[in-house]
Amino acid sequence: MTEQNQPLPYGRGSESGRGAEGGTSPLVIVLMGSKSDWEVMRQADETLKEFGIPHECRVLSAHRTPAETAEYVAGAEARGVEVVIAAAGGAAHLAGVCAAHTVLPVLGVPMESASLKGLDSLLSTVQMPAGIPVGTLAIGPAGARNAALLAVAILGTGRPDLREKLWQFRERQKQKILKETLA
Ligand code: AIR
Repeated sequence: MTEQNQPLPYGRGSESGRGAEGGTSPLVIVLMGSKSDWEVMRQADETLKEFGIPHECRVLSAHRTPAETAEYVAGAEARGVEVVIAAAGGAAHLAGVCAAHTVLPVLGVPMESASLKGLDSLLSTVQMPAGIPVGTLAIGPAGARNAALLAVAILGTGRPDLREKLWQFRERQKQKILKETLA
């Protein structure tokens, strides 16, 4: 994690692993419905750190903290946030509620659930009514990682150096696979 108030290449504020503090300006916010989602969603946090993206991670629930969720997301654009990642499980309405309160791109990550293995979360997140879009990723860890990579790609549309970092990431990934040996 970068020290607070150290300027980073892609934002006006500081990178933060879990909750930017006073005066920082994240480019991405990573919300999750419960702390029980953190083990999976830390992959989004780690990926954003890898790319040096100022971000903050927070627990907010569409059902347990509805007013606070609305207020936080409604204020995101004014803080300089450019992408919202929202993860929830079960009756996973967090991403949809976020999308209702902002015109920033919202990426939904369905969490795997105990009873229905995340199919409930997936359908709750993906089946948005026309007019309020949520870009929905895969269930669980792949979705968490890809949400962060997609956020980087969205930020990269106006930042050539960030796009270059994505190409370098792809190249490293390719080389790793090409080097695989099977015993
Ligand atoms: N959740 C929390 N508020 C609304 C929803 N849908 C989700 C969380 C978590 C699941 O409920 O995102 O995936 C279980 O939460 P907990 O706190 O009971 O472990």
